[in-house]
Amino acid sequence: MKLLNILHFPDNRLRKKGENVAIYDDNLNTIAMNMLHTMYESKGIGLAAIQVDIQIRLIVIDVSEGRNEPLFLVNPVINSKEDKIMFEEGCLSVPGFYEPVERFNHIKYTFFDLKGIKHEASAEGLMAVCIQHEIDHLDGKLFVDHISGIKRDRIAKKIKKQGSEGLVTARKDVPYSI
Ligand code: GNR
Ligand code: NI
Repeated sequence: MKLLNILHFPDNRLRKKGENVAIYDDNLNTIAMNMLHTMYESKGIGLAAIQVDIQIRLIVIDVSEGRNEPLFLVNPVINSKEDKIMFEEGCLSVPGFYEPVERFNHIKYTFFDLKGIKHEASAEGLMAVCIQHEIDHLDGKLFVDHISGIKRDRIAKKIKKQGSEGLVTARKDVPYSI
């Protein structure tokens, strides 16, 4: 498995949109496994292909305590959303910054699995917020687009100053191989 490079805001490549997946092959599976590995190493609860510079509509998520319930969403679509909430969000592409964002607490959505089988599902709470956050990525959107421009610019400046460009937010205490 490969550890993939996570792009950091304000990298323009995070503004690209993902294309719908049309072919469910080994290549798709390999990308998904590498993304899952990268997400676990980075201690994230979700990762969108756009964040690793792959322009397809693929998301990996694991909001479970045991970090052992991965979910792969291909071409996900939200069909209904209810109950607005404010949720304090972070993002592997905006390392070190957390801001409240308005989201929906209940959603219904459809997606395809890695075999190309269509599913209908519903989600609430953290899982629902995470899916909304990840689908935003597939449309070139980041959680900082939901906050004030002044705050967003300040965050961009700080991340650039950190010189974090090109680095993965992976934990430093565990060795890994590429
Ligand atoms: O790891 C993540 N945590 C998180 C917390 C609150 C709301 C959304 C998220 S998603 C984020 C991982 C990430 O950046 N996915 O794109
Ligand atoms: Ni994110």
